[in-house]
Amino acid sequence: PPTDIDSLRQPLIAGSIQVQQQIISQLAQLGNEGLEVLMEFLLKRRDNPATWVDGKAYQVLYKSDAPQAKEFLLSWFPEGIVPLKSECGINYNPLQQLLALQDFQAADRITIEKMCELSGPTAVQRKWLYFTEVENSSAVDLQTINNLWLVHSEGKFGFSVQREIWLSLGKNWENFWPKIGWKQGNNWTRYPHEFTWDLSAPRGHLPLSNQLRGVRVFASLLSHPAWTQL
Ligand code: UYC
Repeated sequence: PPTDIDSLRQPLIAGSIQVQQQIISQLAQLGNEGLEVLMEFLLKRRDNPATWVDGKAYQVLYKSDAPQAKEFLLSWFPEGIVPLKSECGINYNPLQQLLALQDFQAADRITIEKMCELSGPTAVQRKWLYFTEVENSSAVDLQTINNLWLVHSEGKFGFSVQREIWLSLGKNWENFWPKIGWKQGNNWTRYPHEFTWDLSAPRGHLPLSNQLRGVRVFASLLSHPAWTQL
């Protein structure tokens, strides 16, 4: 029997996160009428901070070829559903777009670039960070980058997720690496091919942070005041 679209509206709004997620994928298969319900859903939730459920709904519309979906996003969410706040005049829209497409590998590259931009022109030239630069990075900007990752990864990826796991392991790096899939036994996961660039990855797998020069930069990032000001 054809799915009754109206019977999906109520659980989309009031269901558990798992139910909401399932209904969003159902609606994605139901053509323009399904897209309409997703647009209505996003509008209704517009005044609240975006969650990863909003991220799912947004991604369906963003990937759709339907002209109504394109027009809707252009008029209501031209920069996505996460406010792209920056204290340093940095444009996070390219990161937003790659994450909306679930292109996690390209998003990871851009994240490294944006982290350098955030640290200033010398870091942009150098292409890697000093821990002192990370310590002095804007909390607002770090939160923007983190929120983009969280909202577009079912809450699985982001610095705050990595921080939470790291703290839960008593800041023990050797236990942390295998937990986030960066090391197996004595072997570091090799960049880029051995990393998992989709949501089947372990929690906290992305974004990457190169450990070639030691853990100090990553330690500063995971200890940044941005994560306790949220
Ligand atoms: N790489 O192994 N990594 C690179 C990771 C290490 C290495 C970039 C992460 C261990 C070299 C990213 C892990 C190691 C380069 C990452 C990892 C190593 C490179 C691109 C698991 C050798 C070439 C951005 C912890 C044993 C560039 C960038 C260079 C690149 C990420 C080697 C994102 C998470 C200790 C030789 N690795 N990296 O930073 O700098 O260049 O020479 O972490």
